[in-house]
Amino acid sequence: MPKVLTEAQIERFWRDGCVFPVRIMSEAQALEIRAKLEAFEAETGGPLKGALRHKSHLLFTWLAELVRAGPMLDAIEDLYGPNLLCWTTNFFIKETHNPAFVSWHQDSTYWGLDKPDVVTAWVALTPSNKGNGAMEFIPGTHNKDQIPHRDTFDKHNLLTRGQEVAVEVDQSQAVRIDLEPGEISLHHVRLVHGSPPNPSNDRRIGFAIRYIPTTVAQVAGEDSATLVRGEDTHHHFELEPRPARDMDPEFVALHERIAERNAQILYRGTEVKSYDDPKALRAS
Ligand SMILES: O=C(O)CCC(=O)C(=O)O
Repeated sequence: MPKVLTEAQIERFWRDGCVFPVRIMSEAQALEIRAKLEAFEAETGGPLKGALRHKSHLLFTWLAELVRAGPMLDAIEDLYGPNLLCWTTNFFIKETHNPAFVSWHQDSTYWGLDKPDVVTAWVALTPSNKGNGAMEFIPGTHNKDQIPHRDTFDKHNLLTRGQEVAVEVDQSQAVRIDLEPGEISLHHVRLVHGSPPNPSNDRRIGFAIRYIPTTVAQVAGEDSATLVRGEDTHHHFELEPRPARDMDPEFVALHERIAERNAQILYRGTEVKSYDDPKALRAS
C-alpha cells in the first residue's frame, strides 16, 4: 500500500518517467523557504553562487529539514523503498528577464552512479509555468539507455558542463511541468528534460533534491550522501551530518571539501576543477 502517491501516480512515474504535481507542503511554507534564501542573499550581497548552490542542505537548517520532509520521503519511498539517501541538492534559480536555460539532457550522464535508480524531487519555491521557464520533459525517454551528450559550456546553460543530448529531440512530444509553490515533480534520472529562459518579472526558483536507495554506489570517486530514511547496510557513501545552525563554520568547511570532491566527479575529463571555476560559473 503506497504512503502518499496513488497507484495511478506510481504507474505514471514508471511509464512516463515523471509525475507531478505532488504537494508536499503548503504554499506559505514554500514562500517561507524562499524568504530565508532571499534573506541570506540580501545579507551576502546577491544571488547564491557557485558551490553554495549545490549540497546547500549541509549549510542551511531549513534545507536540511526540507530534504527530510515526511510527505516528500513518503513519496520517494513509494518509488524506491524505505532505505533512502539524499545524494545531492541543487538550486535552479532563473533570475528575472534572464537568458539562463537548461538544455535537453539526462541527469545520469556525468553523475558516476552505478545504476539508474535515482529520482529528483524538484521543489517549486515560486510558481513554475509557461511564463517563467518551467521544466519540460519527453515522456518515456527514461526507458532509453544512456544517450551520448556533448558539452557546450554555454555560459547561459545552468548545467555543470552545458551538456546536451547529441541526438534529435522530438520537441512536439514535450510536456511542461507546471507547479505552484510547495508542489514537487518527481523525475527519473534517465528522463530527457530541459527548460527555456525566464522572461518574467519574478525569479523562478526550484530546489532539486536527488534521492537514491542505499543500494546505489558511486563509481567515479569518493563520495558522500545524507541518510534521510531507514538504514544503510551497504556503506557505499560516507554519511553526512546534519547542521544545527545556518552557515556553521564547521559545516562550511565540510561543505567546501565535499563540493570540491563532488565537482571533480562531475567535471572529470575537463579542465574545470571546482564549481567556482570561471568556466563552471553559469548564467547567474
Ligand atoms: O530547473 C530546471 O529548469 C531544470 C532542472 C533540472 O534539469 C533537474 O532538476 O534535473
